[in-house]
Amino acid sequence: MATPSAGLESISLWIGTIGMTLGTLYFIAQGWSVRDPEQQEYYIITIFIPAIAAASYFSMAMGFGLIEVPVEGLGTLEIYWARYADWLFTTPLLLLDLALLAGADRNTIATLVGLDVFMIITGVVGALARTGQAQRIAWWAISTGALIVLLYYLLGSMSEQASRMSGDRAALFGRLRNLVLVLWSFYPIVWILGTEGGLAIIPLPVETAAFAVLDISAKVGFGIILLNSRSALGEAEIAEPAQTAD
Ligand SMILES: *C/C=C(C)/C=C/C=C(C)/C=C/C1=C(C)CCCC1(C)C
Repeated sequence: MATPSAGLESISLWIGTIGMTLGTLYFIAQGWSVRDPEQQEYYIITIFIPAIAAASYFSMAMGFGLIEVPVEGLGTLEIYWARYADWLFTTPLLLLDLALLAGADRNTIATLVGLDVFMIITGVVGALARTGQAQRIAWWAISTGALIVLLYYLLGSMSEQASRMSGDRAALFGRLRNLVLVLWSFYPIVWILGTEGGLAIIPLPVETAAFAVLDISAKVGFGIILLNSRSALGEAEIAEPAQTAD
């Protein structure tokens, strides 16, 4: 059985486990006294994000989430498959937080979540493909295509819907959207330059550390910004300037 190598790789996985656990506990403590159902919704979603990641990091630190994949022409690659199990659930939850903030309609949410799930699944197929490097890179390209369309939707129709919200809320959406835009763009780069791409420009321990930093920022960092803006979370009313219909 494969186990994480001692040193940076193992340390990164434990930092991931501890960081996600602390994030989960912090969000639970912060949300404990929240009574407004609309605010509670954000807490429920945002607590599950680092909680799922903590379990995934723990499994990887224990060597459970790691397998050896023999790839034609590349030898045996060590692949942390547990990441994808985590991302499959946590990335749609992150998008759901953004969608709630933006007051996005169902079709926009369905499109985003669909693209996101497609991106993670084609990513894991690429990571586990044994038939050679060309196929792995082809799956990477498909997955990255889905990410580009997803980010385009975040910048386009979702931002447009968010702009109809109150100033506070639209501003919070803007900050979180930009955070997602920047952080999520690094994932395909780390993947293709790391073990998964077969290029091995970034050695596995460095890749593991990079993903830990990205994951903690994209989940715990995202959650801290979101949940510390409580004033922006409660008001669902759409700020319609100069319209007092009822
Ligand atoms: C908390 C975890 C987050 C925010 C994970 C985000 C992951 C991605 C945006 C991954 C994207 C990928 C590609 C676009 C191509 C290669 C395979 C992936 C899955 C690494």
